[in-house]
Amino acid sequence: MTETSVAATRDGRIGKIVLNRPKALNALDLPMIEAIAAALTAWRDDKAVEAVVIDSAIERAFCAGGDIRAVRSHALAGETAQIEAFFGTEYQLNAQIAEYPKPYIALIDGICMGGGIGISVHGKVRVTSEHGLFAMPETAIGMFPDVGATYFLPRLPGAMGTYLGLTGQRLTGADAVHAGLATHYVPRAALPALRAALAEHGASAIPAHAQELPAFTLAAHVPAINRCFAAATLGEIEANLKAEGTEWAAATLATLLAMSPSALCWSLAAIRRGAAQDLRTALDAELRLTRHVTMHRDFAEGIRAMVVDKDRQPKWVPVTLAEVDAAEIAAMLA
Ligand code: QUE
Repeated sequence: MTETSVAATRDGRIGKIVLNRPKALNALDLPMIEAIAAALTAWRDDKAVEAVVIDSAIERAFCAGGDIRAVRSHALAGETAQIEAFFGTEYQLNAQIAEYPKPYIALIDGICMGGGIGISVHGKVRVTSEHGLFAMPETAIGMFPDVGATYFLPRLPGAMGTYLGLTGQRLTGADAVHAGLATHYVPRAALPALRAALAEHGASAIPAHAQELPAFTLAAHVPAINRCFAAATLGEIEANLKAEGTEWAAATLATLLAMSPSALCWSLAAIRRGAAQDLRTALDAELRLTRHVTMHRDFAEGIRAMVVDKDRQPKWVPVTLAEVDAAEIAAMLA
Protein backbone atom coordinates (compact mmCIF):
# COMPACT_ATOMS: atom_id res chain seq x y z
CA MET A 1 0.00 0.00 0.00
CA THR A 2 1.20 3.43 -0.90
CA GLU A 3 0.33 4.95 2.47
CA THR A 4 2.58 2.56 4.34
CA SER A 5 5.38 1.96 1.78
CA VAL A 6 6.30 5.63 1.34
CA ALA A 7 5.96 8.20 4.10
CA ALA A 8 6.35 11.85 3.10
CA THR A 9 6.54 14.21 6.07
CA ARG A 10 7.99 17.56 7.07
CA ASP A 11 10.92 17.49 9.51
CA GLY A 12 12.12 20.98 10.37
CA ARG A 13 13.62 22.59 7.25
CA ILE A 14 13.38 19.45 5.16
CA GLY A 15 10.81 17.35 3.37
CA LYS A 16 11.47 13.74 4.26
CA ILE A 17 10.61 10.69 2.14
CA VAL A 18 10.99 7.37 3.97
CA LEU A 19 10.81 4.07 2.08
CA ASN A 20 9.21 1.25 4.06
CA ARG A 21 8.45 -1.94 2.14
CA PRO A 22 10.49 -4.41 4.21
CA LYS A 23 9.37 -7.66 2.55
CA ALA A 24 10.70 -6.44 -0.82
CA LEU A 25 13.78 -4.58 0.50
CA ASN A 26 12.04 -1.37 -0.57
CA ALA A 27 11.85 -2.47 -4.22
CA LEU A 28 9.82 0.25 -5.95
CA ASP A 29 6.33 -0.58 -7.12
CA LEU A 30 4.28 1.87 -9.15
CA PRO A 31 2.39 3.39 -6.18
CA MET A 32 5.72 4.04 -4.39
CA ILE A 33 7.13 5.76 -7.48
CA GLU A 34 3.99 7.88 -7.76
CA ALA A 35 4.11 8.77 -4.05
CA ILE A 36 7.75 9.94 -4.27
CA ALA A 37 6.97 12.01 -7.38
CA ALA A 38 3.90 13.55 -5.71
CA ALA A 39 5.91 14.56 -2.62
CA LEU A 40 8.59 16.20 -4.79
CA THR A 41 5.92 18.08 -6.72
CA ALA A 42 4.20 19.25 -3.53
CA TRP A 43 7.47 20.51 -1.97
CA ARG A 44 8.86 22.10 -5.10
CA ASP A 45 7.24 25.49 -4.46
CA ASP A 46 6.79 25.12 -0.71
CA LYS A 47 9.01 27.83 0.78
CA ALA A 48 9.17 26.03 4.12
CA VAL A 49 10.98 23.09 2.50
CA GLU A 50 14.65 23.91 1.85
CA ALA A 51 15.75 20.44 0.83
CA VAL A 52 14.41 16.92 0.38
CA VAL A 53 15.89 13.90 2.13
CA ILE A 54 15.13 10.34 0.97
CA ASP A 55 15.76 7.67 3.57
CA SER A 56 14.82 4.09 4.45
CA ALA A 57 12.88 2.76 7.45
CA ILE A 58 14.63 -0.61 7.23
CA GLU A 59 18.18 -1.51 8.14
CA ARG A 60 19.10 -3.88 5.31
CA ALA A 61 18.21 -1.77 2.32
CA PHE A 62 17.87 1.72 0.95
CA CYS A 63 16.14 0.29 -2.14
CA ALA A 64 16.83 -3.07 -3.84
CA GLY A 65 15.50 -2.02 -7.25
CA GLY A 66 12.25 -1.93 -9.10
CA ASP A 67 9.36 -4.32 -8.61
CA ILE A 68 10.68 -6.41 -11.46
CA ARG A 69 8.66 -9.41 -10.31
CA ALA A 70 5.44 -7.55 -11.22
CA VAL A 71 6.93 -6.47 -14.56
CA ARG A 72 7.71 -10.12 -15.35
CA SER A 73 4.10 -11.11 -14.61
CA HIS A 74 2.87 -8.36 -16.93
CA ALA A 75 5.35 -9.49 -19.63
CA LEU A 76 4.18 -13.11 -19.42
CA ALA A 77 0.54 -11.95 -19.61
CA GLY A 78 1.23 -9.65 -22.57
CA GLU A 79 0.20 -6.63 -20.51
CA THR A 80 2.43 -4.14 -22.31
CA ALA A 81 0.51 -1.05 -21.19
CA GLN A 82 1.25 -1.86 -17.52
CA ILE A 83 4.95 -2.35 -18.30
CA GLU A 84 5.07 0.96 -20.16
CA ALA A 85 3.32 2.72 -17.25
CA PHE A 86 5.81 1.30 -14.74
CA PHE A 87 9.03 2.17 -16.56
CA GLY A 88 7.65 5.43 -17.98
CA THR A 89 6.68 6.66 -14.50
CA GLU A 90 9.95 5.46 -12.95
CA TYR A 91 12.11 7.19 -15.56
CA GLN A 92 10.04 10.37 -15.27
CA LEU A 93 10.84 10.35 -11.53
CA ASN A 94 14.54 9.89 -12.30
CA ALA A 95 14.42 13.02 -14.50
CA GLN A 96 12.37 14.94 -11.90
CA ILE A 97 15.09 14.23 -9.31
CA ALA A 98 17.86 15.34 -11.68
CA GLU A 99 16.05 18.60 -12.44
CA TYR A 100 14.81 19.28 -8.90
CA PRO A 101 15.43 22.91 -7.95
CA LYS A 102 16.18 22.16 -4.28
CA PRO A 103 18.90 19.93 -2.81
CA TYR A 104 17.82 16.27 -3.02
CA ILE A 105 19.74 14.21 -0.47
CA ALA A 106 19.75 10.39 -0.36
CA LEU A 107 20.84 8.62 2.84
CA ILE A 108 22.07 5.15 1.80
CA ASP A 109 22.76 2.71 4.63
CA GLY A 110 22.18 -0.66 2.96
CA ILE A 111 21.43 -2.26 -0.42
CA CYS A 112 21.11 0.30 -3.22
CA MET A 113 20.71 -1.37 -6.57
CA GLY A 114 19.06 -0.71 -9.92
CA GLY A 115 16.00 1.44 -9.26
CA GLY A 116 17.52 2.40 -5.87
CA ILE A 117 20.42 4.00 -7.71
CA GLY A 118 17.87 5.70 -9.96
CA ILE A 119 16.23 7.49 -7.00
CA SER A 120 19.59 8.57 -5.56
CA VAL A 121 22.33 9.09 -8.15
CA HIS A 122 20.48 11.86 -10.00
CA GLY A 123 20.23 13.90 -6.81
CA LYS A 124 22.81 16.43 -5.74
CA VAL A 125 23.89 14.61 -2.55
CA ARG A 126 24.26 10.85 -2.03
CA VAL A 127 25.43 10.01 1.47
CA THR A 128 26.52 6.42 2.06
CA SER A 129 27.56 4.57 5.20
CA GLU A 130 29.91 1.58 5.43
CA HIS A 131 26.75 -0.55 4.95
CA GLY A 132 25.99 0.92 1.53
CA LEU A 133 26.01 -1.78 -1.17
CA PHE A 134 25.71 -0.43 -4.69
CA ALA A 135 25.22 -2.25 -7.99
CA MET A 136 23.57 -2.10 -11.40
CA PRO A 137 22.89 -5.88 -11.68
CA GLU A 138 20.46 -5.94 -14.62
CA THR A 139 22.51 -8.02 -17.05
CA ALA A 140 21.97 -10.91 -14.57
CA ILE A 141 18.21 -10.75 -15.23
CA GLY A 142 18.29 -10.21 -19.00
CA MET A 143 17.57 -6.47 -18.65
CA PHE A 144 19.97 -3.54 -19.05
CA PRO A 145 21.22 -0.81 -16.72
CA ASP A 146 18.33 1.66 -16.90
CA VAL A 147 16.95 4.45 -14.62
CA GLY A 148 19.31 6.80 -16.47
CA ALA A 149 22.32 4.49 -16.16
CA THR A 150 22.91 4.72 -19.90
CA TYR A 151 23.54 8.42 -19.15
CA PHE A 152 25.46 8.25 -15.86
CA LEU A 153 27.56 5.11 -16.35
CA PRO A 154 29.49 6.47 -19.37
CA ARG A 155 30.20 9.60 -17.27
CA LEU A 156 32.00 7.73 -14.48
CA PRO A 157 35.82 7.85 -14.67
CA GLY A 158 37.49 5.81 -17.41
CA ALA A 159 35.65 2.59 -18.22
CA MET A 160 34.34 2.16 -14.66
CA GLY A 161 30.71 2.60 -15.73
CA THR A 162 30.90 0.02 -18.50
CA TYR A 163 32.54 -2.39 -16.06
CA LEU A 164 29.85 -1.83 -13.42
CA GLY A 165 26.98 -1.97 -15.92
CA LEU A 166 28.08 -5.18 -17.66
CA THR A 167 29.38 -7.20 -14.70
CA GLY A 168 26.91 -5.94 -12.07
CA GLN A 169 29.89 -5.66 -9.70
CA ARG A 170 28.83 -4.63 -6.20
CA LEU A 171 30.55 -1.71 -4.53
CA THR A 172 30.74 -0.94 -0.83
CA GLY A 173 29.75 2.54 0.31
CA ALA A 174 33.30 3.89 0.32
CA ASP A 175 34.04 2.35 -3.08
CA ALA A 176 30.82 3.88 -4.44
CA VAL A 177 32.14 7.33 -3.46
CA HIS A 178 35.43 6.60 -5.24
CA ALA A 179 33.53 5.39 -8.33
CA GLY A 180 31.33 8.50 -8.36
CA LEU A 181 27.97 6.91 -7.46
CA ALA A 182 27.92 8.45 -3.98
CA THR A 183 29.21 11.85 -2.85
CA HIS A 184 29.75 11.71 0.95
CA TYR A 185 30.83 9.04 3.42
CA VAL A 186 29.08 9.07 6.81
CA PRO A 187 29.33 5.92 8.97
CA ARG A 188 26.06 4.44 10.27
CA ALA A 189 26.87 5.51 13.83
CA ALA A 190 26.92 9.15 12.70
CA LEU A 191 23.68 9.07 10.67
CA PRO A 192 21.29 9.94 13.56
CA ALA A 193 23.25 13.14 14.19
CA LEU A 194 23.23 13.94 10.47
CA ARG A 195 19.44 13.41 10.27
CA ALA A 196 18.92 15.80 13.19
CA ALA A 197 21.30 18.38 11.70
CA LEU A 198 19.56 18.21 8.30
CA ALA A 199 16.21 18.97 9.96
CA GLU A 200 17.73 21.86 11.89
CA HIS A 201 20.05 23.40 9.29
CA GLY A 202 19.10 21.96 5.89
CA ALA A 203 21.62 20.78 3.29
CA SER A 204 24.40 22.96 4.71
CA ALA A 205 24.75 20.36 7.48
CA ILE A 206 26.25 17.78 5.11
CA PRO A 207 29.95 18.74 4.78
CA ALA A 208 30.57 18.87 8.53
CA HIS A 209 29.27 15.32 8.94
CA ALA A 210 31.24 13.67 6.12
CA GLN A 211 34.08 11.52 7.42
CA GLU A 212 37.41 10.45 6.01
CA LEU A 213 36.95 8.12 3.06
CA PRO A 214 38.56 4.68 3.28
CA ALA A 215 40.84 3.71 0.36
CA PHE A 216 39.34 2.45 -2.93
CA THR A 217 39.53 -1.35 -2.73
CA LEU A 218 39.38 -1.56 -6.56
CA ALA A 219 42.32 0.85 -7.01
CA ALA A 220 44.74 -1.89 -8.08
CA HIS A 221 42.31 -3.01 -10.81
CA VAL A 222 41.41 0.39 -12.26
CA PRO A 223 44.09 0.30 -14.99
CA ALA A 224 42.93 -3.17 -16.10
CA ILE A 225 39.27 -2.09 -15.97
CA ASN A 226 40.13 0.82 -18.26
CA ARG A 227 42.20 -1.36 -20.60
CA CYS A 228 39.55 -4.07 -20.88
CA PHE A 229 36.21 -2.26 -20.78
CA ALA A 230 36.86 0.68 -23.12
CA ALA A 231 36.42 -1.63 -26.13
CA ALA A 232 33.57 -1.24 -28.62
CA THR A 233 32.36 -4.85 -28.62
CA LEU A 234 31.83 -7.71 -26.17
CA GLY A 235 34.18 -9.85 -28.26
CA GLU A 236 36.97 -7.34 -27.72
CA ILE A 237 36.23 -7.03 -24.00
CA GLU A 238 36.37 -10.82 -23.73
CA ALA A 239 39.69 -10.93 -25.63
CA ASN A 240 41.09 -8.09 -23.50
CA LEU A 241 40.23 -9.91 -20.26
CA LYS A 242 41.87 -13.11 -21.55
CA ALA A 243 44.99 -11.16 -22.54
CA GLU A 244 45.36 -9.72 -19.01
CA GLY A 245 46.24 -13.17 -17.68
CA THR A 246 45.42 -12.30 -14.06
CA GLU A 247 43.19 -13.97 -11.51
CA TRP A 248 41.07 -10.80 -11.38
CA ALA A 249 40.58 -10.82 -15.16
CA ALA A 250 39.67 -14.53 -15.19
CA ALA A 251 37.11 -14.02 -12.41
CA THR A 252 35.70 -10.94 -14.15
CA LEU A 253 35.36 -12.86 -17.43
CA ALA A 254 33.60 -15.71 -15.61
CA THR A 255 31.17 -13.21 -14.08
CA LEU A 256 30.52 -11.65 -17.48
CA LEU A 257 29.95 -15.01 -19.17
CA ALA A 258 27.29 -15.96 -16.60
CA MET A 259 25.15 -12.99 -17.66
CA SER A 260 22.58 -13.09 -20.47
CA PRO A 261 24.68 -12.84 -23.67
CA SER A 262 21.91 -10.89 -25.36
CA ALA A 263 21.61 -8.52 -22.38
CA LEU A 264 25.38 -7.88 -22.45
CA CYS A 265 25.11 -6.87 -26.10
CA TRP A 266 22.14 -4.51 -25.79
CA SER A 267 23.53 -3.09 -22.53
CA LEU A 268 26.93 -2.25 -24.04
CA ALA A 269 25.27 -0.65 -27.06
CA ALA A 270 22.95 1.40 -24.83
CA ILE A 271 25.81 2.56 -22.55
CA ARG A 272 27.94 3.59 -25.54
CA ARG A 273 25.01 5.48 -27.07
CA GLY A 274 24.22 7.22 -23.77
CA ALA A 275 27.67 8.81 -23.67
CA ALA A 276 26.48 11.30 -26.30
CA GLN A 277 22.93 11.82 -24.99
CA ASP A 278 21.51 14.16 -22.34
CA LEU A 279 19.59 12.54 -19.48
CA ARG A 280 16.10 13.07 -20.94
CA THR A 281 17.15 11.68 -24.32
CA ALA A 282 18.82 8.69 -22.66
CA LEU A 283 15.71 7.99 -20.55
CA ASP A 284 13.47 8.18 -23.63
CA ALA A 285 15.79 5.73 -25.42
CA GLU A 286 15.76 3.45 -22.37
CA LEU A 287 11.95 3.41 -22.36
CA ARG A 288 11.93 2.43 -26.04
CA LEU A 289 14.48 -0.31 -25.33
CA THR A 290 12.31 -1.74 -22.50
CA ARG A 291 9.57 -2.44 -25.07
CA HIS A 292 11.87 -4.90 -26.84
CA VAL A 293 13.84 -6.26 -23.88
CA THR A 294 10.78 -7.14 -21.77
CA MET A 295 9.49 -9.25 -24.69
CA HIS A 296 12.79 -11.16 -24.95
CA ARG A 297 12.85 -14.67 -23.49
CA ASP A 298 15.92 -13.92 -21.34
CA PHE A 299 14.05 -11.20 -19.41
CA ALA A 300 11.34 -13.48 -17.96
CA GLU A 301 13.90 -16.27 -17.52
CA GLY A 302 16.44 -14.05 -15.74
CA ILE A 303 13.88 -12.75 -13.25
CA ARG A 304 12.62 -16.28 -12.73
CA ALA A 305 16.11 -17.56 -11.94
CA MET A 306 17.36 -14.62 -9.82
CA VAL A 307 14.24 -13.21 -8.14
CA VAL A 308 11.29 -15.64 -8.32
CA ASP A 309 12.71 -19.19 -7.99
CA LYS A 310 16.17 -17.99 -6.86
CA ASP A 311 17.87 -21.09 -8.33
CA ARG A 312 20.42 -18.73 -9.97
CA GLN A 313 20.54 -21.10 -13.00
CA PRO A 314 19.06 -19.08 -15.87
CA LYS A 315 18.80 -20.86 -19.24
CA TRP A 316 19.79 -18.11 -21.67
CA VAL A 317 18.81 -18.34 -25.35
CA PRO A 318 21.13 -17.93 -27.19
CA VAL A 319 23.62 -19.30 -24.69
CA THR A 320 26.86 -17.80 -26.09
CA LEU A 321 27.93 -14.30 -27.14
CA ALA A 322 28.96 -15.61 -30.57
CA GLU A 323 25.37 -16.70 -31.27
CA VAL A 324 23.84 -13.30 -30.50
CA ASP A 325 22.43 -11.78 -33.70
CA ALA A 326 24.04 -8.33 -34.05
CA ALA A 327 21.34 -7.19 -36.47
CA GLU A 328 18.63 -8.14 -33.97
CA ILE A 329 20.36 -6.12 -31.22
CA ALA A 330 20.78 -3.15 -33.57
CA ALA A 331 17.06 -3.32 -34.43
CA MET A 332 16.14 -3.28 -30.71
CA LEU A 333 18.11 -0.04 -30.25
CA ALA A 334 16.79 1.63 -33.37
C1 QUE B 1 19.30 -8.37 -10.75
C2 QUE B 1 18.44 -7.30 -10.75
C3 QUE B 1 17.42 -7.16 -9.78
C4 QUE B 1 17.31 -8.16 -8.80
C5 QUE B 1 18.19 -9.25 -8.79
C6 QUE B 1 19.17 -9.34 -9.77
C7 QUE B 1 16.49 -6.06 -9.77
C8 QUE B 1 15.49 -6.06 -8.74
C9 QUE B 1 15.45 -7.09 -7.78
C10 QUE B 1 14.48 -7.18 -6.72
C11 QUE B 1 14.89 -7.35 -5.41
C12 QUE B 1 13.97 -7.50 -4.37
C13 QUE B 1 12.62 -7.50 -4.65
C14 QUE B 1 12.19 -7.34 -5.96
C15 QUE B 1 13.11 -7.20 -6.98
O1 QUE B 1 16.35 -8.10 -7.83
O2 QUE B 1 16.57 -5.14 -10.62
O3 QUE B 1 10.87 -7.34 -6.20
O4 QUE B 1 11.70 -7.67 -3.66
O5 QUE B 1 14.60 -5.05 -8.71
O6 QUE B 1 20.02 -10.40 -9.78
O7 QUE B 1 18.55 -6.35 -11.70
